[in-house]
Amino acid sequence: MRTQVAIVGAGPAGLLLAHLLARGGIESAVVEIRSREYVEHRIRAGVLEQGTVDLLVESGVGERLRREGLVHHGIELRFGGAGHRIDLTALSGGRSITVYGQQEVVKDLIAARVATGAPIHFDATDVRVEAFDTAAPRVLFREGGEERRIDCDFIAGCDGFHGICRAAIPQGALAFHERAYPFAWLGILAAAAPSRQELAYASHDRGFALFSMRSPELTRLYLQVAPDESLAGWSDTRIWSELHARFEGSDRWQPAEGPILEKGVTGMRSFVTEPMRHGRLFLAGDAAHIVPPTGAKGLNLAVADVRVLAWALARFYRKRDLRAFDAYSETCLKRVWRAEHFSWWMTAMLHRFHGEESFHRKLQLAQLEYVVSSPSAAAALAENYVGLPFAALPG
Ligand code: RFL
Ligand code: PHB
Repeated sequence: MRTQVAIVGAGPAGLLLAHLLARGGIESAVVEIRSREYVEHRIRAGVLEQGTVDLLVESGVGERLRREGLVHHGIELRFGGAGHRIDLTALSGGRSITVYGQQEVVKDLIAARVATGAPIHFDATDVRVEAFDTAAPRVLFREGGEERRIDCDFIAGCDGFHGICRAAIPQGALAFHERAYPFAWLGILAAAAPSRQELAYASHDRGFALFSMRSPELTRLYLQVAPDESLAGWSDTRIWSELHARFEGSDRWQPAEGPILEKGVTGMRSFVTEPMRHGRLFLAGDAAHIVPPTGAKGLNLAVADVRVLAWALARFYRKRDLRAFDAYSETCLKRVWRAEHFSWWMTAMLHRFHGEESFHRKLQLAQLEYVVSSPSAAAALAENYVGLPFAALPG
C-alpha cells in the first residue's frame, strides 16, 4: 500500500489529522490497534475549548456537536464550605467551553472518514514504524493474520502515551520532562440528571472532587484517591458518601445519585517530549505530552498539535517547502508548556498532598480565596481554561 501520510492511532489526534488532510486533498491511512467499537466507547475527556469547537465546526464535523454539546459559561470552585462561581465568559472576552464526550468526537470523525471511503485499519497488531530518517518511511503491521506494509512520505505518531512511535525514536534524540503526582482520580459515570448546570471543582480537607457531566441524563464525577488505589475497596455506597462529604457546603448542593455505569482509576502525570519530531516522524497529542486532567487540556492540546501538523503538511505538498516542519515542534511546544503550567497549577491548588504540613494547606486556601475574589486572578484562570487563541499560521 502507498499513501502520503501514514497515521498511527485513531484517537482524536490521528482522526482529526486524517480529516484535516483529506480536506486539503492529502491522502492518508490510519492504523489502530483497537476495534472501532472500543475507540468509540472509551470514556475520557469531556471539555472542549472554544477553539477546539470552532475548528471542528469549520472543518465540517461539528454538526452533532453543535446540536448536542452543552455550552458552559462558568465553573464553580468549592472550598471552605462555600461555592464560588468563575464567570468564564465575562472574564475571557466572551469565550465559553462545550461539554461533549471525547468518544462522541471520535464517533463523528470516524463517520466522516468512513463516508469518504478512506482507510482506517482497526484491530491491527504488531505495528512498527521504520525508515523515518529517510525520504521513504514505512509502517508495518498485521491485519487479520496478514502482514501489511504502508509506504509513505511522512508518519504521524498519534498513538497516545503508551504507543510505539515515541519509543521508536533513537535514544538520546529526544529530551523528556516529567512529573508524577502522589494521587490518582477515581472516575464514575452515573445515570443521573446533573444536579447543577456547570462543573464544580472541590478542594476539601478529605481530598479533591470534581462534578462534571456528559448529557442531560449522565453525570460524571471524580474523586482524588491514592496513586495505586484498587477499585475493590470502593463500593458504590462508599463512592457516594465520599462525594457527598467532599462537596459539602452551606448551600447544601449535592450531586444527584444514580446507578453507576462505569468506574475507573486514572494516574496523574505531566510529561513533555522535546522536540516532537524525528526526521519524517511527527509526534502529536498524548504521544508527545501528558497533562494531569485538572485543567481539561489533554484533548484540546491534541487538537492544537494536529492543526499545526496539517498546516505544515499542506505547505509541503503545495510548495515543496520543508521549513514548515522545522516550525512544528516549536509552535506546538509553546502552547504545550503553557497548558502544562496551567494543569500543574490547577492540580497543585486543588488536591491534598499526603503528609503535607498545615502551612501548605493554608497556602492553597489563600490562593483559592485570591482566585475567587480578585478579578485579575480569576481572569487568568478563565482565559487559560477556555483556551488561549491558536498560534497564527502563515499561508
Ligand atoms: P489517545 O486518545 O490515547 O489515542 C491514541 C490511539 O492510538 C492507539 N494506539 C495504537 N495504534 C496503533 N499502533 C499502536 N502501537 C498503538 N498504541 C496505541 C490507541 O488505541 C488510541 O486509539 O491519544 P490522542 O489522540 O493524542 O488524544 C489525547 C486524549 O485522549 C487525552 O489527552 C484526553 O483524554 C485527556 N483528558 C482530557 N482532555 C481534555 O482536553 N479535557 C478533559 O476534560 C479531559 N479529561 C482526560 C480527561 C483523560 C482522562 N484519562 C482517562 C486519562 C479525563 C480523564 C479521566
Ligand atoms: C470530564 O468531564 O471528564 C472532565 C471535566 C473537567 C476536567 C477533567 C475531566 O478538568
